[in-house]
Amino acid sequence: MILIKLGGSIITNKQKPLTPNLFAINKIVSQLKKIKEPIVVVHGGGSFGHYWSVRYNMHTEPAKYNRKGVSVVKNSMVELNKIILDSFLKHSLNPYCLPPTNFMFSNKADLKKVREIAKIAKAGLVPISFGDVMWHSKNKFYILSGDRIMGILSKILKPRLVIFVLNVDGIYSDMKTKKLLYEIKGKKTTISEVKMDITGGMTRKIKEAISISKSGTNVFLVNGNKPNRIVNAIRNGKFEGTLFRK
Ligand code: IP8
Repeated sequence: MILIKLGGSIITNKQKPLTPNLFAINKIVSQLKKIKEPIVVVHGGGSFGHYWSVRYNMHTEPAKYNRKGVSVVKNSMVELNKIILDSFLKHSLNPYCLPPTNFMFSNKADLKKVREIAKIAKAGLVPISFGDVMWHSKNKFYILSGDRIMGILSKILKPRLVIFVLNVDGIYSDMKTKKLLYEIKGKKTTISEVKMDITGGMTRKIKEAISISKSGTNVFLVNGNKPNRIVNAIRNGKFEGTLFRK
């Protein structure tokens, strides 16, 4: 099984609130059609969920956030999810909508439910989850990022390969020369060693990628504007991007 995260930066236009990048979505999904293994997909919030969570000052820390804010963020993610689901359906990829409330209780994964996700994928559907605003407890809510979901699902489902689809080629060792780091290897890798010139969003992704690769799965960061690279990695083991080797 292959676990794929479609980053918010590639599936939406981050400069324009509430704008999907339909061109990129359809291009990626039409390539995913070539994959003959079960896949599980998670997508991010981009200019939908992130836009509203910033407006309502909501974070990953559980807190008593503005109630309307909770509804608005949630609605925007359902809206973006519907756009992704429609694209998968249009390309005959049988999406199966899977909000994280289906397999998370508070901030803990429900093991039994997570294990069922693999069975849904093997049955010929594509489970599609997403970063979301979640009920915590005691009137508190929190933002659960898609990257965190990737970590949770990887550790339980042990996919053959984990892929993060971005709108850049991978991790650059130097932003000026755009020199790409092709491989980051070894159990001792720490975030400070690979951080370099990257943004906060990327830092979280790298943290998750290191932790997933340390738990025994190769993690590949790839440019979604060149989605044939996703297929090449899965089918031929040709990694044109950044590979975190297990
Ligand atoms: O884009 C964020 O998910 P991410 C989800 O994977 C929300 O960080 C609701 C902002």
